Amino acid sequence: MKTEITRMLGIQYPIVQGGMAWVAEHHLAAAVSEAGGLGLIGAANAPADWVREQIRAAKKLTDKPFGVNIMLMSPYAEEVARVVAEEGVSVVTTGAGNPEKYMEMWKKAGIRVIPVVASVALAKRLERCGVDALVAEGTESGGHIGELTTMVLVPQVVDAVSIPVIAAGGIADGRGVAAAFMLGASGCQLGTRFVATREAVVHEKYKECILKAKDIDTKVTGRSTGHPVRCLRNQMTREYLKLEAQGVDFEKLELMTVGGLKRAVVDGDVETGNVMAGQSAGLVKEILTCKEVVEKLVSEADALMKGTGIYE
Ligand code: TUI
Repeated sequence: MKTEITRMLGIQYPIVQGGMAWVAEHHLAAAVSEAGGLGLIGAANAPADWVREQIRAAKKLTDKPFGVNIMLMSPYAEEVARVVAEEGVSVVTTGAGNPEKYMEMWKKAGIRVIPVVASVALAKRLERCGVDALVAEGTESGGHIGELTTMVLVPQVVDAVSIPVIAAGGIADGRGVAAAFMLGASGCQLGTRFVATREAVVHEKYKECILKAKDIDTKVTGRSTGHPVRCLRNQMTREYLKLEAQGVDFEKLELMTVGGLKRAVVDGDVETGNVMAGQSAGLVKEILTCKEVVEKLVSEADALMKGTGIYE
């Protein structure tokens, strides 16, 4: 399956693993890259030294290209931006902000830059800054989200720019991959599907929650504070949403989620922790290896798209 994205990144399949906080560490990233996709280390709120160690550890596990996702709201974003340039990673993706101020440094380091966008306006602006491609991420995604659905965002971003677009949000199987291609995408990014893999160093209870999740089991906290985050419903989301509806102020609400993602991912506290996941959790039925996930996505999508001429 050759597309503009596979050619640009030197990967076998146009499948990217999302840069999920606490989940996307070097084991997962290397496993996805070894499977022929693009693995990402999620820098999230981690200090720059941790990111450097993760990059070096991933390089020991794979010779294939992998990337780092930089969460731009992180207090360490600036330092992490320098570390990826120093360590010479192939690809940087960014989320939760505008990466313009780092572009010159990354381009000088020969890095492919692929920001995540949730709107056409930012897509156009970043294209003018010289980014290589974009991830258009719909509100079906887990974690920090925008407002538009994948179905309407992807074709509008595709129409607005002439660089390749990777679709994200709500994709967990070959049907989703094929649909994304029909919308004009040249690749797909999946997060939730890769949490439920053997290689994801994530508490078993977290993985079980994803397997058990039904269509309506995600909730969005923080809509009123301007920090909408999608996760699986539990005691934390019930309490948060109750307080949010009462108009409790932002700082108090934030306190409820501090450290909550780590508690869920590392300690398996899936009741009071923050179990970030996308709406596609309802589509994830079994734990597979990353290689099985990638190969299944590609073969299912290929069967649906045979003869369309959408990729080589
Ligand atoms: O970044 C994400 N998803 C994330 S980051 C994250 S870390 C976190 N941990 C605990 C609590 C809250 C967050 C978890 N999930 N996705 C990429 C993404 N970026 N989605 C939406 C955007 C986005 C939004 C606005 C990108 C740019 C943007 O523009 C703002 C601007 O400055 O123009």
